[in-house]
Amino acid sequence: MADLNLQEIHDTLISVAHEAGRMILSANPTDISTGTKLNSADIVTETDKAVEALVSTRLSAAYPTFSFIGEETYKPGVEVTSAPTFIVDPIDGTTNFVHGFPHACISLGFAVDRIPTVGVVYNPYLDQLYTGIRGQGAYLTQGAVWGLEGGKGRKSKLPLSKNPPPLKGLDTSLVGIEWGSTRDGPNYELKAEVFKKLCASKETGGTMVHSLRSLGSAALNLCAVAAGQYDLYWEGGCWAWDVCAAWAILAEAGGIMASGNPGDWNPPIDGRKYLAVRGAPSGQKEIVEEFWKVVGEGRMEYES
Ligand code: LIP
Repeated sequence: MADLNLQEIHDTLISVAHEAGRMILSANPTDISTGTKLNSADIVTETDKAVEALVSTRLSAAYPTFSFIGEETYKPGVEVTSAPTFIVDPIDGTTNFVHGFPHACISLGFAVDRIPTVGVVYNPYLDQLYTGIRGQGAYLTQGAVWGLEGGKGRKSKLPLSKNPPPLKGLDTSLVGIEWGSTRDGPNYELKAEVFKKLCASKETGGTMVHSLRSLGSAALNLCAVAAGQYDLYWEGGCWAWDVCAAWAILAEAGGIMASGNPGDWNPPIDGRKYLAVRGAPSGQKEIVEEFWKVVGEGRMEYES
């Protein structure tokens, strides 16, 4: 790690993210060539593949010795090793991209020893760039490509609030969730049950959270936690490329990542079950334990 120039890697990832962003914006939603993977809700487009090819070409030219894992070229069985590895989702939020809903991003993560170390998440529709380097803080830069603030954009440290309030419990929380693309089986049943319990009134045995939200992109959901806009985000089924970049950002914003299944405070990067909590002066551990009680005896199980 000592001989890695994390700042240079971060700067390279930003320049690749901006280039990929131009590519995404130039795709006309009505002409997007769409295919499916596991089922009709698991969508891939020609743009996903083209953006990944661009990102992989740029990164392998700049860092030929580093490993690369990308959503569209991933082969089952490939593992995240301890080697320096770029972990990339060319378009996270593909469903939003296809529908023209402006919440999709390029998610460019860099892990060392399987720890998310540099993260760049860029939503080209809103010109919002989330960045983080391990040990050096996390930031949101808005409007740099649009030319705001003399072309530098408006850069804010994350979390956005200088004094984030304590976490007081689920009943005062805004919680990010996703349905995912698998719509049957035990994982789906458990998710639906947990969503219902989170929302339900206390009189009926629920926790009555303020509300649930789905941005349709794991990376953007995690960035919302890093920003302090969501209090928590719970998901099962997404992959290392959905979370690596934003996890590096979340950790630098004072957030924590526990497992989506009860009991594990140090989930692996490729564990596919995650519970993220925003930075706060107190209450992080308590709110994770409260959430795990809602999950109860249930366990999400996903193949890696
Ligand atoms: C998607 C995630 C989303 C999750 C989906 C899928 P994609 O990634 O970000 O949050 O619920 O299962 O993994 O397919 O848009 O890259």
